[in-house]
Amino acid sequence: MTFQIAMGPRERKSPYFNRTVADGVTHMTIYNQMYMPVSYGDTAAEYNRLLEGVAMWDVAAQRQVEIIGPDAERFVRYLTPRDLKGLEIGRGKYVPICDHGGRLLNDPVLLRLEEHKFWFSIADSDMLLWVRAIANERGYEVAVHEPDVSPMAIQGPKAVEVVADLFGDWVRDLKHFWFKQTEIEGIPLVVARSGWSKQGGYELYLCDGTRGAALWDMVKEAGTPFDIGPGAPNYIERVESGLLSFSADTLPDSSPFEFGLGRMIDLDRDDEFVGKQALTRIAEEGPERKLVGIVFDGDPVTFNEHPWVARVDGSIAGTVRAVCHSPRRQSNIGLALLESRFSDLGTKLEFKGEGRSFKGEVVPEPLVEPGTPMPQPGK
Ligand code: THG
Repeated sequence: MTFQIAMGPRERKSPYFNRTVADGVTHMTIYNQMYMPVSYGDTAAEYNRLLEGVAMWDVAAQRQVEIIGPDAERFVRYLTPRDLKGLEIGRGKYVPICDHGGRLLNDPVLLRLEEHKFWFSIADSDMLLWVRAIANERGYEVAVHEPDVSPMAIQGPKAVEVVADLFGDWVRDLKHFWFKQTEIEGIPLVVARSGWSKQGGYELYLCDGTRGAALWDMVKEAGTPFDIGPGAPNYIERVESGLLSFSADTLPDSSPFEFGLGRMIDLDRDDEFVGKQALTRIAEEGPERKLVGIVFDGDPVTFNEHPWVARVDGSIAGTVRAVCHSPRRQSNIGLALLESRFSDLGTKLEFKGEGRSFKGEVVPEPLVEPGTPMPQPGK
């Protein structure tokens, strides 16, 4: 590659930005108009640390959309097709958000902080605009804004030890997606058991952007006995585990049914929500496309810069959205968004990328079962 992406004031810096640079970040992406680390230059070490140790990730770019006011609960219910019954204070939930045509706009984690206060912890799309517009058009009595909140993820099997050392043994009893508001050395934050990996871990939602470096240093120090190191939302592990990456895996007119999110679309609800009619129709007709797991031949691939066109018997069947070489499956793997008629298990695919031709096959997901260990050397 012969160019670099220029930095500038349109893109925001995370409160951890200077610390990630000091720790040797080599690759950043831009997510919600903010720089977000994707690598510190050693893909294998970052993967191994996530699988067998503990890693700390600057995921401040997972911005929050805060909704406060007497209509907050009713409004949040209107925004997502997922039924929120049982969403107690202190609990989070993965909730797709769709437009009136049933198109997936984002796939945030929703946190209920108080009776009348919620956060959508968003993926990479402008939800603040959408949420505010719907609130005002519909006359809900709520205030909508982006608070000064910046998550850091601590992921991997040893994450629990690091977080327990910092906050106490109560964190061991937190259930998946539950959280607690607390503080450490005067830094306000939310400690949640969540994160974008299947290796277990926590997210610390820093609630004071001036204290990013202080929090980073504390986590690093508490993690030293466990060999903590910097990392980032892990591309290989997420393809293996089948975690959805909004706008990498999805198309602008994709419905949630294309990604197996149908179990989060509660069409039987009595109350109205955005996209109900369209989603009901799509559920009846079946989705146009499906995201499937694939394995394919050839020497190990690294990643794809753009989607690769996939063919079945010469006909265009869709696109391969993400590829990598899986250390645990010891094969090239990927996720492909295929027309439903080409998405059956066992379907044979051909595609080109990196100047090479590949032959692949649709296989069951997840590509690697959670809990699968790393292959031991020599085996
Ligand atoms: N944490 C926080 N915010 C986020 C993410 C996160 N915002 C952006 C992005 N990630 C949102 N997307 C996801 C996708 C998947 C999951 C979480 C956020 C996830 N999924 C589990 C799974 O697929 O197995 C569980 C889903 C369920 O059954 O409810 O965890 O990571 N703060």
